[in-house]
Amino acid sequence: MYTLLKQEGLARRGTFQTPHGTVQMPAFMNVATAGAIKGAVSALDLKAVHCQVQLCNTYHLHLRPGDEQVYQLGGLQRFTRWDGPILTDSGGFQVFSLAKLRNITEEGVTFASHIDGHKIFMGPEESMRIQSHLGSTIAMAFDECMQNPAEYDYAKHSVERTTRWLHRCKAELTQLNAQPDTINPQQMLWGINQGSVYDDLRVEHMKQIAELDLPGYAIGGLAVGESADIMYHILEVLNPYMPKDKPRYLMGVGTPANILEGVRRGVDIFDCVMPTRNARHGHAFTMEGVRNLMNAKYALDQNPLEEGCQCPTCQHFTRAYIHHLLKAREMLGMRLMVLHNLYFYNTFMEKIRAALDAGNFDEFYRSHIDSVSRRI
Ligand code: PRF
Ligand code: ZN
Repeated sequence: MYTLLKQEGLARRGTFQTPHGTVQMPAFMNVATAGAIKGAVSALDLKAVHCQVQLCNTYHLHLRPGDEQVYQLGGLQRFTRWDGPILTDSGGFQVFSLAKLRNITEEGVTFASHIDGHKIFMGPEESMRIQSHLGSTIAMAFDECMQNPAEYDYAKHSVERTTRWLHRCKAELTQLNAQPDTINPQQMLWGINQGSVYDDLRVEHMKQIAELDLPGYAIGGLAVGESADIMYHILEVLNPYMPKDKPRYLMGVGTPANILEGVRRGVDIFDCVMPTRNARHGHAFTMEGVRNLMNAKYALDQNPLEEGCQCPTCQHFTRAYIHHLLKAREMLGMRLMVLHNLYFYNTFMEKIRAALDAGNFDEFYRSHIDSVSRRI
């Protein structure tokens, strides 16, 4: 259940209660694609980096180890030892971005596994059954995420099919939740808005999915080839049509600046591989900008990654040591970077929430929007 505590312009400060705990919003989801944050970070580390919610992928876990196996082991929470909220993405994005040789029909998508090439079919019912086996807090609807630019006629037909798929997802999950041996009988379904870059398709689709009165709504199909300005424009166009009493999730976004712009346009929750992926390439996020720790200038630098940072990495280790670990390709270098970046993203959201609580989000936005994504 979403509670709106405060609003400043379109920016929203709220809470979202789930059976696995309450999420303070705006929030950032930490991406654990195959049941682990990349960079040798376990569930035991997540509290220390102020993680509130974890995101896992239906597609990956279905291929390996298999959702039936996760089900037999008691679901994702028991399997990974993360007892907080988990959102599972439906596969509707990964099938289109990772799998080869796709064939889309009204029923669903046939594709070849990116691991061994074997043929798999996934439609709305399959996605819901897999997510039910995983036992996540929130199951995402099975959608088609079109790459931009998409032709108007294709986008129109695709989005209409995504609406029909959503009805099938709802029917299937309702039935799965009622079964006696289900792991999480309170599993929620969130809808996903699509419609490429077309205002009318976006709005029409939002109106249709809002009718289902789902406990949350995502905006998908953005950050897939269009410019940031178009993405912000779509958020503005959708804003009046999104239910006020439900959380709004901008999928797969983004940089700290994208997050500030998203919050300013009413987004409540984000996920992105950036803090983990960029950490593995030596990029450390800080409030002053992004540092590349591979740079030779850090070889003798005894400062922490970010001065004043309270993360597990900055409490103990120097830029010089991390620079060395990255150069030597030691796994610890990656792990220390990931811990800092996740802490940065999660506490960045805490700062946004504090600014909203204090009624000075606009000031916070203006003082950080340019600095936070620049390279230093
Ligand atoms: N659909 C789903 N997952 C997603 C997306 C989407 O459109 C995106 C787009 N940025 C990221 N993850 N199901
Ligand atoms: Zn740090």
